[in-house]
Amino acid sequence: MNKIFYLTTPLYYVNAKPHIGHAYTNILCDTFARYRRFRGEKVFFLTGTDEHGTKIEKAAREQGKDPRQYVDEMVPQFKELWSLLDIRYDHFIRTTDEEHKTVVKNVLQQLEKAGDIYKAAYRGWYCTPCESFWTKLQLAGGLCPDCRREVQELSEENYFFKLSKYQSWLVSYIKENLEFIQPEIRRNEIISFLKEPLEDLSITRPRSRLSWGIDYPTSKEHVVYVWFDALVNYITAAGYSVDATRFENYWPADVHAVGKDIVRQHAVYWPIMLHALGLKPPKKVLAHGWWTMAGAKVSKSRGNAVDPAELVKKYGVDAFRYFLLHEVTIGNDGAFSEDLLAERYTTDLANNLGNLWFRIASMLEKYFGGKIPVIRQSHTGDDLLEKSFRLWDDVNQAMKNYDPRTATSKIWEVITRANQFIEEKKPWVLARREKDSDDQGLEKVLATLVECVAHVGGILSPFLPETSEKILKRLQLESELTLDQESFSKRWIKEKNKIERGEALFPKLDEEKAAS
Ligand code: ME8
Repeated sequence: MNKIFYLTTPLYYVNAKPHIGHAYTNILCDTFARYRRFRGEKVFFLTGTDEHGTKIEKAAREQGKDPRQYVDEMVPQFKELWSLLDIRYDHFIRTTDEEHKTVVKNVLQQLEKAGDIYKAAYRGWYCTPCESFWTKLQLAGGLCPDCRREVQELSEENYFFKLSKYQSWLVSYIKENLEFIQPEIRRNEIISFLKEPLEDLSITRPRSRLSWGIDYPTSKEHVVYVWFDALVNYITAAGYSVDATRFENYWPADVHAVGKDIVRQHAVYWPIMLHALGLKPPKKVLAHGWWTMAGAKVSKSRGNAVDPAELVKKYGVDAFRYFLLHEVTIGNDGAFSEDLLAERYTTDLANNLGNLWFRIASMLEKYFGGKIPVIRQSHTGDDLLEKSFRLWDDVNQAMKNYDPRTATSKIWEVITRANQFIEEKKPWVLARREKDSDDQGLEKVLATLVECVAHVGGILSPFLPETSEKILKRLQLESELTLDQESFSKRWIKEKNKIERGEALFPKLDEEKAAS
């Protein structure tokens, strides 16, 4: 059996509703997943929620709720947003799932048996919002080096996982497998972090301080540290320690997509945990950048989050997806503003793609009563058709590198070219001329255009699934496509196909929207 293409998002903390940053990671992964399915590959796309730990316990307490009740109320907000954004995941994992708790316990028992866990006193400085312990040297002027908030000094007995034992293995692994951490800037950061000796990882919290966590299997006084618990999710979902056949078919994961804030956990702790278990590291940790607003990272705690659901209501799901996928190169930060989204909507979507569809459909209605002309000679003296067929290779090349920005740019080059082609060929002039001649100019021009827009509609399906489906259905073509290079580089329109113009693909924004 072919190995499943397995990709994951981080499991999001449920202490606030999801914002544009979470939407971004899930839209990227959804696009990668759809793209693979589109090529006929079997895919397992995992997302979910991280539900234990101090942060969640505190948020529940603030609302006077029991943590279990609180997390159960928060999870639907994530699922609803994913449905609104057309995120077609295969499984939604919650760290409170019973199966996950079993796997975490199995993992810990295995590591204890292997001698990779020991108990010791721990003295450190703890930052509650970040769930991080810091050594004195790591503190920034006595504050948390990540968020610059106050830290508390703590000394307690905990269980430790021997990260340090595997440090040299990890350094060689990273250097020998350059595709493991991407982009390069993140790999270099991790390599330089690993120049200092790694400290072992405290993987428990005393129950007296935190009760909302997975029970530590061999001590009633401890619960498992939230990051250790959460990382294990990636093998829980693949069936580790409960379903060997499934696991073999799923692991190693092909991509863990994460924000640049959590690379260390995914590219240092996690591969070492896996290696200690005798398992392979994931093939790739792909770290994207941050969306910022007014110069600051969009975050729950800063309260500057824009509500993705509101943006979808105003601009539609595909416009939101297009903006996030196209605006920045993966890995770089992007400045989000609604003005910019409105501008892209108008220029790239309404005026370019929307207009192309409208012109082609209107001309077919006007000149051929909605029927698509049969072409006796297909040559139009233009490379538009070739360019449309070549989109397969261009998009493939970009998506091999997890680069939806380049992929969408290539698609928009063809859309722009098709609009120019209409200007050059002037079908309205050809229509007048043909009344008195047997010249097939008009038919050839429109047949070329309609093939072009059909192929654009097809290749858009991983990126803008709703628009893709509309275009294909309006041309009476199959909208759940599975394609390869050969089937893509063919004419799709048959004699029987009729075109339906339909509503504007991207209606004009009203004044209020455009001005906001
Ligand atoms: O870190 N721009 O959860 P979390 C882009 N539970 N992406 C952003 C972003 C922004 N401004 N803000 C958040 C956790 N993200 C852990 C993960 S995994 C086993 C456990 C996205 O709710 C980005 O993917 O804080 C980032 O890594 C993630 O949300 C952090 O989500």
